[in-house]
Amino acid sequence: MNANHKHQGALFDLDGVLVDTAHYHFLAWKKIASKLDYDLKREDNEQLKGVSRIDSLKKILSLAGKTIEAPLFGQLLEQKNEDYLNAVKQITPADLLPGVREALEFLKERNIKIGLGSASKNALIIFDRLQITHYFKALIDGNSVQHSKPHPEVFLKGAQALGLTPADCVVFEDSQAGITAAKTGGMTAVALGEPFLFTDMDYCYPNFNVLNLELLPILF
Ligand code: B16
Ligand code: MG
Repeated sequence: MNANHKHQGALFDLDGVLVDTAHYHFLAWKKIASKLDYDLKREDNEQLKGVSRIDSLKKILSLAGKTIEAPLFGQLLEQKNEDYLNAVKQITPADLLPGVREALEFLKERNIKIGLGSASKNALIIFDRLQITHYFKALIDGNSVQHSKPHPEVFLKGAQALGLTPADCVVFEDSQAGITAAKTGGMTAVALGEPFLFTDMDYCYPNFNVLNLELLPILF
């Protein structure tokens, strides 16, 4: 574990870490799944967290036991994104998850470089809604990478864009795919959520409120 030194960078996942968009992704995917005669459940949604749009649809098709032709695959991806974008129009700065703004302020005051490492191709739209772009020196999202988490590309590019080594960076993640990506990339990995959902993380906290007090002063 490389957590016993002071880090110079923080890389944040978006969905489930800065804001709870997982709920909107779920509702949009549930509608698509119903067209495939499959009732998508909350438990299924855990497997879609941190997973790219294309891989999410592949996963739903396998859950539904269906195969479809390329044109319909493309149409379903478009439909899902249209529904998702309609839903996230209602996001405001008040939707930042508890303690996130305080964490960003803590890091800013200490001149820690802050970056985004998200699988979402809609990350910048969500950032606009949340009005947090000014905190971030690097924005790496689903448009900037070839490989999905658990591949470490998104975080390696994030560290590089901040001008830091992976070992100098802490990753904040809510998905196992993201924790694996961070550890494979050589970063310190902090999981947000229940400990039983994760393996291999360096730390696990339920939310930023506790983490801000206990962990941030140790890591930065
Ligand atoms: P989009 P993250 C991920 O974001 C979500 O967790 C995942 O559910 C979603 O399918 C993926 O982004 C792609 O999102 O359809 O907006 O491109 O957790 O890596 O910030
Ligand atoms: Mg996430």
